[in-house]
Amino acid sequence: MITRRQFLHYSGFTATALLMNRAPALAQSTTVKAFTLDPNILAKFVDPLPIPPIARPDRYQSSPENPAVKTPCYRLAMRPFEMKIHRDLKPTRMWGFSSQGFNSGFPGPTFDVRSGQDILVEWVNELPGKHFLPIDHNVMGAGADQPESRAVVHVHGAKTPPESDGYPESWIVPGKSVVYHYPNKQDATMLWYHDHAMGINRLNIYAGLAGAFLIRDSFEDSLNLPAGKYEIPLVLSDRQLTPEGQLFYPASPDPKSPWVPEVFGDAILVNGKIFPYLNVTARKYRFRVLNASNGRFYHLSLTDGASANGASADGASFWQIGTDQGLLPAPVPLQELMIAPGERVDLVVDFGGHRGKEMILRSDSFVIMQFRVSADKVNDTSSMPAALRPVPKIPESQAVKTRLLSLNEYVNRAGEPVLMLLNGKYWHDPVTERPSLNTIEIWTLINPTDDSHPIHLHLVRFQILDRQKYDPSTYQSTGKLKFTGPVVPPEANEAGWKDTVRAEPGMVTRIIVPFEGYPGRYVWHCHILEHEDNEMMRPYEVITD
Ligand SMILES: [Cu+2]
Repeated sequence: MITRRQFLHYSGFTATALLMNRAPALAQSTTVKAFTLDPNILAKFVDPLPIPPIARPDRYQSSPENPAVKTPCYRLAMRPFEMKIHRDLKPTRMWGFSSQGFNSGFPGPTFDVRSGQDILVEWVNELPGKHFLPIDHNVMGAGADQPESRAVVHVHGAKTPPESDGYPESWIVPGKSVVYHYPNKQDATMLWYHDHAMGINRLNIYAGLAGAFLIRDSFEDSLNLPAGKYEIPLVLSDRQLTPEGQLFYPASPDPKSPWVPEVFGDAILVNGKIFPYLNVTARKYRFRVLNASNGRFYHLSLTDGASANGASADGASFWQIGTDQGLLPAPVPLQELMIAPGERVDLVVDFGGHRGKEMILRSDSFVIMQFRVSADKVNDTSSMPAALRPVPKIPESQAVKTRLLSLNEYVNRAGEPVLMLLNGKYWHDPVTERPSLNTIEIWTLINPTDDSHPIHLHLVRFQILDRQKYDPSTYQSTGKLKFTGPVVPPEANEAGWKDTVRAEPGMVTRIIVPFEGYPGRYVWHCHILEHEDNEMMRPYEVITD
């Protein structure tokens, strides 16, 4: 059977005139498998799950909001370090964050802050001058004249003034630091911090520049959810490894343009370990799950360790209680869920019915980690309330504007993707999305490609209105949306506040977005990092009239 890509190749279409679909299987063919380690040769469940330490402030400084108030200031330095990612592998070279009392790691230390309590963070670049992963100098902003080890930190999902948002071009070089202000005026949820430097963000995050950022509030406190040692972050990231256990970042066959459209690793790390285990007691746990991978989507399920891959037979495996931007209106019982790069899910798992058993967290055929449930009976005093946090639906009638925005992939003569754009625009084109502060807009994401693109808007939270199949060729030739399927509302576990939405292939995905917070320049982008780094990112500007 001829693929779309081969058809393009053989029929000699020119590249840039077309918005083309792409076969994901072929995208992976650029990976040089011979040089990578098969993680399945490694012993499973020999390393305990690491829990990143909580970041501690190292000084107090006047708050930008009120100079009379001293606010906690954290100092996090980006440094090279080595880390054991599996018992039987030599230490792996990475880049990570160090903080007060913590000497670098991946993930970096976890921020654990209160809603409304602002903090300052001094982000320090102490990286070596040379990068250790393959930079593509043809990629926007990554020219050979640019310093290799530039970095800038963005807190994903934070409602942050523009000067502290980590604009991709606001990178700093080794030896420099910058102090950012995070007001934290938003609901309790799990955010994450990571590098966002123009043109190399995929490499810096792959190297390890990422960590979790939890915001708490009194509403969440009142729910008596599992807390303390019963609340655990699970940061998922996939990597390819050399046989020596070093990070392998694949390159295209063309040494002048090493950029590849996507990277998938067989080694799935949880909090920086391959195949870790966690000893748990027979009670409820809260897991704060983050997909910090470059391009991998996880289809998570929890199964009995004894069964090969089947779903558990006793009803719900777990509940989802929160999305990217906070608690859902009510817990959603699930057997499985999908999490795209950049997304977070807040889960409660009750091990009470699994005393003395082993449970496996998996993504389809991938084994991710093991839970060892102790046989002892325990008194679980935490709650699983039937109602969580109300999420009032924003009526469409409140939107002052609707924007139609397409997601585009461009291929070369060989049918290989060479460029991704948002609405046909390059990074340096004039700003086209200029919402007014304190207004609501509907963004209609039109996806003619074969890929699901997780689209993230900085600054704001939004709700998913619906998704609907449409005919891409009609749209391409006439600009008209001809719908070919029913209007599909978001699943129950997506019907909360989001900051990243899966724009599914061949579908129109509509979100409704209140632009609240601060005026200024932000970005919106695909969270597949290889796409983001190759122009699938655009500035947008919140304006005041
Ligand atoms: Cu994308």
